[in-house]
Amino acid sequence: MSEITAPKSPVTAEQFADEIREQLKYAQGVTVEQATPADVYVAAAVAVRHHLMDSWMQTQHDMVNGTTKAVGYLSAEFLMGKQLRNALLNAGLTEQYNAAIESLGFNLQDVVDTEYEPGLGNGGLGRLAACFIDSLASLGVPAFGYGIQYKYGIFKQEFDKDGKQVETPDYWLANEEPWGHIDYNRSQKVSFGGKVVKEGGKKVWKPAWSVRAVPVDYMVPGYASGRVNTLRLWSAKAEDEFDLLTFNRSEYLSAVKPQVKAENISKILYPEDSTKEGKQLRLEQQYFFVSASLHDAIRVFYPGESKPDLTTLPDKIVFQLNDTHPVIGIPELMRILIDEYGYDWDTAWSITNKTFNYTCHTLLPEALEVWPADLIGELLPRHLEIIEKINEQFEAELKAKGVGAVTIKDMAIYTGDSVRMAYLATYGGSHVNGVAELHSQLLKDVTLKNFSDVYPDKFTNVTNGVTPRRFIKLANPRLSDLITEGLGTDKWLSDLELLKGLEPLAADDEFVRKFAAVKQANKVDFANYAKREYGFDLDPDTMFNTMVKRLHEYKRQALKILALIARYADIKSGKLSADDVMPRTVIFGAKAAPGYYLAKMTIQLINNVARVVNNDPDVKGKLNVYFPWNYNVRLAQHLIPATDLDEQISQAGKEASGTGNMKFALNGAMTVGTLDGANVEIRERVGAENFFLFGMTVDEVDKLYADGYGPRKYYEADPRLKAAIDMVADGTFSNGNKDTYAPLVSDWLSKDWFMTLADFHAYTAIQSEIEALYAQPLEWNRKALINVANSGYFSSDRSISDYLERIWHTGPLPALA
Ligand code: GPU
Repeated sequence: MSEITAPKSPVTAEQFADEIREQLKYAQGVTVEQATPADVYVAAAVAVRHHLMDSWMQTQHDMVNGTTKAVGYLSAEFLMGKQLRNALLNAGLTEQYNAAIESLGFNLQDVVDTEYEPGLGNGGLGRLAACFIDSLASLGVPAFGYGIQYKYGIFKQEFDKDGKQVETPDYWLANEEPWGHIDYNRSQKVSFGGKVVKEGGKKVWKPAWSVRAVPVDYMVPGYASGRVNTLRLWSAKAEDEFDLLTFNRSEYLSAVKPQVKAENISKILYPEDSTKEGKQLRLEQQYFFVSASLHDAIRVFYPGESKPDLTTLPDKIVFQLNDTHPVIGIPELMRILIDEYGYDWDTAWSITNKTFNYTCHTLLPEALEVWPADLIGELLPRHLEIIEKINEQFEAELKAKGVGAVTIKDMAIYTGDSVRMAYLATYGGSHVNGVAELHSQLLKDVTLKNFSDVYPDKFTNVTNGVTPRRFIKLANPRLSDLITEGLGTDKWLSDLELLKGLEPLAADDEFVRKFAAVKQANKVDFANYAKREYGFDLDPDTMFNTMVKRLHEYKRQALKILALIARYADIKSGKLSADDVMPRTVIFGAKAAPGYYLAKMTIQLINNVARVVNNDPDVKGKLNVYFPWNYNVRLAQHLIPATDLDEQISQAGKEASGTGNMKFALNGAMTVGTLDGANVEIRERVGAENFFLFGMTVDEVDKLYADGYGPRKYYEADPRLKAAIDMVADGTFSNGNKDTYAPLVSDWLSKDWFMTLADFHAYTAIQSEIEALYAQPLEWNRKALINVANSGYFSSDRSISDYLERIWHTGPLPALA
């Protein structure tokens, strides 16, 4: 018998059905007979929220009145995914919901399907934030997620008839949104612009305009913890609508302009991932949510106090800066402490320094935000002064430590014309962490080397993780049941290292066959899903080979597509006899930033390779390529459990961590990957013999750059590579038009910054190893199972435990009575 520990609310299915009926009638004004699945979804969501309310209040009470320090996770992105199933799971209401919905005469899936996914993030960074707040609540740690409720999330991706990406707005708030509670009574005023004047020997900021930050609260229920935290997303509203009344009629329209400008702040998520442009609106967004959040924390932790003792702030809450986006919080807290509460500089600095920590998520120089000083000066003049002063103090400190003048200049936070946010964060907070061991090492050795030399103790690592509730239990119920069967308990859902207990079962052929059957059933499900949603015809009897992530040159979708073209050419030319070909279905998912030219061209190429390959009778049944558009959390939850082989093929030293790699390993896919990001740790844990490693290492990459990299050499030396690139150039994938991909081809041959061509040979060479193993299903699945068994470390619960121990120095609230 399996030991089931999953929480179950005492509410019965009948009660739950009654609550839905009541909500439909008294709030939504429809009878059960009139209700659509979308109505029932809203009513069910409200009912779940009601069931979480007591725990939510209790958690807040215990947080504010107890002595456990809380965590404030400041993030410009929270990529939450759909909420209903997750909330039901964590609240222990899944069975009651299922029974209630059926008793009301509705189909479970129809209701769930009406939920619209909020896309308030670009990719890995935003999804990590969502996993982290799930884990914080599940571990019982009091926490706030603080961010922005964008009116438009990440764009919806479509493909036009030429296979080009087309972006359309994601107006998610046009749908009823039952999860967020808008709390107009707890808003904050956030000001911008103007100037700083001296009044009575004190600096006083006289802003030019203000907006009202209104919190929208989302409950974040923990799994099996009885705790419910808060995700507080700020929405911008005009500050003072009544001012309009003082204008006469002729000025009315121009008087409305500031209100419109105010509400623009939270209107749209910037769709760039890992490349940041210094746009004024973006800085407005950053300051807007950070200023509101800091004031909110003071309100929450010092209720009703007009003269709070803010020297205790670092004992009440610790803020984590999720990348550089919220780093303006450092000068903002200084300003609040000095200007609003009258603290002296040194006291304010000591509080600020203890309160903030910074997570860096990149190794790409262009992803480290640098703001033009005049932009900051115009928008936040007082902050620019504070930043200058921080920089002076910093330089003096470096000098006192004996750091040389040249290095001091290199390390400047404020250069005179720009402000380097990563440096400000590193100096201004207590700890800096990277998101995988290799990444943290490279931060110390390269990106932030000077800082690590002077402040070695600040630097630490916390390897990323993913929540097993959403990415195993909800996404892959079959595998979840098998794991519970294998382990004899479902405790793994809150202690993922228990998966280790599956390892002996890898020697049990019968269990491995069950594991293989789970994968096969998931593939059939995905094929049906892809048919329904996209009209694709996937053959579940072929290998499902997936590459899903943002489209970026460093991630090297180009490597995958070139290898695929080479294989296509081999089959077509007869070099590879049809009998020798392991049939594959290659699945891509990726959005490109709208202004990222080469990335968008790569999307177009993939779509056209898919068109040509899928329509060529010569390769029928051997090779198929699909590119489901609009990759999002929902698609990830369907596709990951159905994948046999996952691609993690970034150039070594470029992917900070990756989190998709963890989701795939936990769902029983094998990985083909480079020694980059968290791949290194995955391979270490699952065993080198259970991971398809290829490609250059970081050192080899560095050496090649140093020696002078010329991609053409590789093109000339490898006939298969040459043929593949020539086919892109000669119009094979553009109806004969040789210009279509010319910029891409020219980049490959003359620049190829991420060394796709240099790794091509190694990447194609490992394919035969992959196929030899896939030809032995039992052995393949044995290895895939070993991947699952050894990936428990990649739970975001473990990441959060590491943050608690290494950075936040806090823990769970006292156990509930
Ligand atoms: N990442 Br910087 C993003 O998703 N967006 C960004 O703007 C930056 C980083 C990703 C990293 O590319 C990925 O390697 C990592 O796993 C993820 O953040 C979470 O740490």
